[in-house]
Amino acid sequence: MDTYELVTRNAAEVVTEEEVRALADDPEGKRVYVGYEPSGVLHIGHLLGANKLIDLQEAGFDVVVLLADVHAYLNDKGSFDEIEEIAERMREQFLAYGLDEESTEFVYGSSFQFDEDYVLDLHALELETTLSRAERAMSEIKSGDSVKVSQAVYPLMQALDIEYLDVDLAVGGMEQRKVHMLARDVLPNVGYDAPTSLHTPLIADLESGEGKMSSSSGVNISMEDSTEDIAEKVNSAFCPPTRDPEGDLENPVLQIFEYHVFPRFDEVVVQRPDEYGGDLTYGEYEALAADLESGELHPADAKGALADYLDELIAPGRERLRELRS
Ligand code: IYR
Repeated sequence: MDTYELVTRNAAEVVTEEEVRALADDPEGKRVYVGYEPSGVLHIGHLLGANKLIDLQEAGFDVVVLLADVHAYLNDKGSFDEIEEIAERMREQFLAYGLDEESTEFVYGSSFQFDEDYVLDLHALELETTLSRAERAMSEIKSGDSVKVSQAVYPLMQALDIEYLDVDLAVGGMEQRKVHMLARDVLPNVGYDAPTSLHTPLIADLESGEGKMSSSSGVNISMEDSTEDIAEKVNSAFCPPTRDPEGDLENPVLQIFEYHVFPRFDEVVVQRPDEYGGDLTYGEYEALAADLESGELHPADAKGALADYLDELIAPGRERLRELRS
């Protein structure tokens, strides 16, 4: 796989392709970053971002993970002290999941976001941005029903982070894209370059195949799940053998194979008793999806294999969490 392919595999969108190609041509010394509001336990959405970071490390980029403590505070996620404590746990889980310790830098937002230069630049951005634009940028990120002033400041700080962390590429889920588009528009107005970004897809709700899997509603898979929890959740997941003809439902089982399992394992073995045809081995996602669609692979067998692989991916983080709590 060439570097551009590795950098962009499983991405929903890159802005712009030309800019990302230029970075992929010469990754040496280039920095990419992703930011997360600290959360005590990683879930499958965080892990999707982590898979992309692992791809980028393999491609030769340096990775910065922003533990966005101030952002979490602005988005009403708890007291500042509580947020600090869970940020540390988040770092440990990312490392256990497989981020390379040598080329990953973890940075707390609070370590630079109170500096005078940062705050002055923030005020300059506030003058350049309408409230309605900031509100729109936050539509898929904000907590609660009403919009607080803090949540209008949030996307402007996220834009500035790109500059202050001196990164060449901002990575995030598709729910971050409006913030990155705002950053592209407004940073040049205060003398900075328009940033380049890469967005990872959203995984559909596990039980319905609709919309987006969420940590606040519906079923999610997290680092805290036991082997049995994972088996149970995957077993009851929506997994139609053929794609929805209308095209507005996703198959979350296939999505997790595509975005989580195949990037991390060279091949996937679906175990079946001999009387049902014996084991199936897949070197790539497309072959597994085609077998599910043709009926060669039964959804129950696909789910059994998915639960085993997910469990293997989650086990080191689960163990680390247990150690931290004891
Ligand atoms: N908006 C992110 C958190 C975040 C991301 C970046 I990239 C920042 O520079 C700051 C905050 C979230 O929804 O978790």
